[in-house]
Amino acid sequence: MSEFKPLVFSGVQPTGNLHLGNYLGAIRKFVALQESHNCIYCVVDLHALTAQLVHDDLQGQTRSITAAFLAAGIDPKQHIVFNQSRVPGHAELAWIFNCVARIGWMNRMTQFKDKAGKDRENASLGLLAYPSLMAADILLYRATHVPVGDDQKQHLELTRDIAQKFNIDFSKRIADTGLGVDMLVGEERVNGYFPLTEPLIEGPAPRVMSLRDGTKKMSKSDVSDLSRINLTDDADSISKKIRKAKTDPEPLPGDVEGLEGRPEAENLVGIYAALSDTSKEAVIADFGGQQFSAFKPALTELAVSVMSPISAEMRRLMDDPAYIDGVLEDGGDRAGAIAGKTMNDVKEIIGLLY
Ligand code: AQP
Repeated sequence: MSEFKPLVFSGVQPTGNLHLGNYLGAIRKFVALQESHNCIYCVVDLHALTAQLVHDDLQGQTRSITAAFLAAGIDPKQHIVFNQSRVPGHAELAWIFNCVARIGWMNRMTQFKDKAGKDRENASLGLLAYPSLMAADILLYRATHVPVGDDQKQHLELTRDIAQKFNIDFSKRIADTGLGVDMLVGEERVNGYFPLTEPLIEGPAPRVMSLRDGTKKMSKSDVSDLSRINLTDDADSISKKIRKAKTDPEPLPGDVEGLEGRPEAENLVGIYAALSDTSKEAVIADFGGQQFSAFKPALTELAVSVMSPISAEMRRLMDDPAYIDGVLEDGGDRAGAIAGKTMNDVKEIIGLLY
């Protein structure tokens, strides 16, 4: 019996400077997964239009995210790196998924509620349909695994709902065309065209929090630059931001359970663990009982040692936009070939002439 071939897909929006949350929640995992999987990494420029239509330098931002991927260690020859708008299948499949998904599903998305705020009627239709485009990004390649931060968990669940509804609504056509793949859903073997994609969220820092408020996600759009460490920050800025990071007056606890109810302490310990590829337990074993005045300099040294080579390489790559454009063009061609096949299958299943 056939199964879907393991394939990793993920994307990052070109909406501003990447920060430590994007790096630890997503890009660092992208790099690690290259060893074990075929991977497709995408700069999702169409998503960047959903919250804000007009951007000063979308092309530059797209190149900058690509540079970050490459600088962090993604290999664009072994794997695929491209920008979403180059492959028309993303928007085309999203339209089909707009007709599969229900408005109620979209209205329940917390990211939509957060980003639309109080004035929901005035949000773009694209912002509401964002998860449908995200499902199309993933399922256009029939990807089985998606490394993301914890904030994207709900969108991944919705991607599975869309895949499942498509597989059920078109089950007869999928069987008739022979385009389906047998897969295990719970205990049951079923045949479907789209896989039920698994999120890869685990790790010690699945949601990196703001350095100014341990209950808020570290985010590109936070007005305070002190709330985040940008991938492009130099050693002095990293040191200043960690020094000024909010903490409580207690020393670090003697065990991980002691971090409960101490969001800022938990965040800094999680960041240390993720940057050093260990666990919160291991960090507490080393630093438990110590004051933040001792822990923060160690965290700074670690953060600088991990981030500085990446930002230096990013700067070098940004001086060669032709190289970056070449990577995106080559990746777009290879992604387009896979996407074209999926779109033909989808049209065959739905009954569209192509
Ligand atoms: N704070 C975070 N902790 C862990 N992972 C995070 N990600 C984002 N913030 C954190 C993960 O980064 C990947 C790319 O995210 P995106 O391009 O979709 O941007 P975003 O989630 O919209 O990022 P921001 O910073 O939160 O932007 P704004 O402020 O515009 O909303 C995703 O895998 C995401 O989970």
